[in-house]
Amino acid sequence: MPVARPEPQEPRVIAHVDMDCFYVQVEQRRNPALRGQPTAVVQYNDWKGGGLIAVSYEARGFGVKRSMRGDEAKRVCPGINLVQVPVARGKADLNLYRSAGSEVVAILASKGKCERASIDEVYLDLTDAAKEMLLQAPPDSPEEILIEAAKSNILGLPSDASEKEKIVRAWLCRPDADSEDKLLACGAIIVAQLRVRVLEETQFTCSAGIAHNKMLAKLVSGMHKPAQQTVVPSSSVQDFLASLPVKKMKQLGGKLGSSLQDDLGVETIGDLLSFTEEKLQEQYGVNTGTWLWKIARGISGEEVEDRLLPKSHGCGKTFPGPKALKNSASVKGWLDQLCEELSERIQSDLNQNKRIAQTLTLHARVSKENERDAVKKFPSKSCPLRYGTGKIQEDAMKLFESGLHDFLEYQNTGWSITSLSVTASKIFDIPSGTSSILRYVKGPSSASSPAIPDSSSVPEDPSLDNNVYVTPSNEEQCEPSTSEKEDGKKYSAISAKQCSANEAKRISKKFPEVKGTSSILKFLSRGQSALHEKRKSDGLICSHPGLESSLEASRAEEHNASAQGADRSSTNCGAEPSGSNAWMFNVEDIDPAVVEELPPEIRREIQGWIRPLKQPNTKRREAQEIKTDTCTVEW
Ligand code: DCP
Repeated sequence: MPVARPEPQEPRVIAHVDMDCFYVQVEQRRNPALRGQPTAVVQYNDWKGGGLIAVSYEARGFGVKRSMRGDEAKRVCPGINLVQVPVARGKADLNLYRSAGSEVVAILASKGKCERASIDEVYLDLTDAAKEMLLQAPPDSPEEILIEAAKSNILGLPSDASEKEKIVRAWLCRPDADSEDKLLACGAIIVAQLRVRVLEETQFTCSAGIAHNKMLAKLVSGMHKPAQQTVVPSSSVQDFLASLPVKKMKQLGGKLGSSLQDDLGVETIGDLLSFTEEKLQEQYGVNTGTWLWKIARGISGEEVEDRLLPKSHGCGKTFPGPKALKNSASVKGWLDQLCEELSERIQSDLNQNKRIAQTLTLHARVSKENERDAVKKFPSKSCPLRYGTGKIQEDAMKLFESGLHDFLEYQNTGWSITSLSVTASKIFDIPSGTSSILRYVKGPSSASSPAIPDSSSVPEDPSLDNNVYVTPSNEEQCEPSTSEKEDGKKYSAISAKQCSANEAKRISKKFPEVKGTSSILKFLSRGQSALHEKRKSDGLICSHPGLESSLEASRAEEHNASAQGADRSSTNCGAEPSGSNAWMFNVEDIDPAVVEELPPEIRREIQGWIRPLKQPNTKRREAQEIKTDTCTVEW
């Protein structure tokens, strides 16, 4: 359910930029003969000419729509060029379009906070850039306004007037405008400049919406397509929303929108104005009620996130009609292909962006042979993601079997899979300066120990050169031991006798706040414990019996160690100023899913600490880890 976010005090300038018939433009750039021609990109599956996934504006002029298949498009527009989407592993390969989208994002991100919202759309927060323009070079001469900005569509101004451009120029330079409109005018000019740059540098056109918040910017970016921009001054918001059908609002496309229509008789966003906030809260709960009350007034506090990379990676394939999969062997064959692609993509994300995906999810659409239970869905299933194609394939198949088991409810009946997809989500950055996972797999011992990523493909990280990390050999030399604290919980401790004094000094200088021998340990104890808690709260993993969570290091143990005196300076690895030479933490804070992915040397070490403890009931854990999840989106 949507929730109202607090609005910022200061007016903002937000843009939503959306590429025009994006895949078609990418194909037209590859083959310029297609420019200006009715063209559509069709799915690889050639049934009835393939499904259209992108349609050029010329083809739209003939009545061609995305819902059509190639054969129908040809009937409507005999001259249409149908370009097949590239294929790899028997399915659409979108890499060409993804990287074309990245080219555009790189340009758009140059003027402010940029959130990549899909393969071909971004949000920009241009508030600072607009303020700067207003201070440094405010638009004051209508004649000097960039032509692309002068072509803007400004809600509330006459749009079909013969002198539209002149009116727009004057509006953009109004000396008597309030500060909000002045900022918006600067935003419109900046967006026009960016769109011109995108065209010049990539040959792609795009459309944009410019407003004081994300919601309004998104609502208007597609209003005047292709290659145009639309501006929403505050004074036009009420009129605009008065006639906007509720279903046009992203969050109102589903049940909530239907309930507004059916239960409250609300057809447009403006209709919501006749309800008090209390009434809306009574009907839909406090948060959603307030959100509805606010959107009716064009208020939305949602921030533009600083994110150029996708939130998740997904690979899917549909199996329509006779292509439906009816046995485990064919499902496995396709899942293997999907997982191979997913594995490549998360590996490349790790290599290029140092991001690790945490959750693997499987979605499927299925029908039973004796279809009486048509409404029952195949439950999506998730588990911790293990890197490595083989492991992902193995886990995906287990998720499938688990989902099928739930779906069939012990009935011994036939089934048909009509779509399959795997998603890697909960992607997080490896904390900067703590990349010894990456370092480790590049080290000499990594050759025989493929860890999370393929060591050969992990790039050098120049930023690490000045950072401290403990070499694999040092890590290997640390002796694990187990001790019991007063609270009865078991903790693992490493006395790092072999770590060099120099290393210790370098570490304590660089990471004075972190105890421990290495950044892998920091990674596990800091990043992973937070993640672990998050996962637990998300219900993605279960606790190990007998291993209650605690991140506290054992001060007592540190004290003992420090009493070893002179020896310490040469044995203290990652020492604190207080001079501890051992670090401790609760083994439960190490996520087992991560441990399994570590290089054997580290894994053995960590398993050595874990071994004396009661082993979790893996069978039960596995059952619990596989849980129903909701759909994830790619961006
Ligand atoms: N796409 C897809 N399958 C869909 C919808 C879209 O593969 N069902 C792809 C092809 C589109 C791209 O995503 O080119 C972007 O989708 P948009 O909805 O933004 O549509 P277009 O960019 O094609 O056209 P428009 O100019 O209307 O935005």
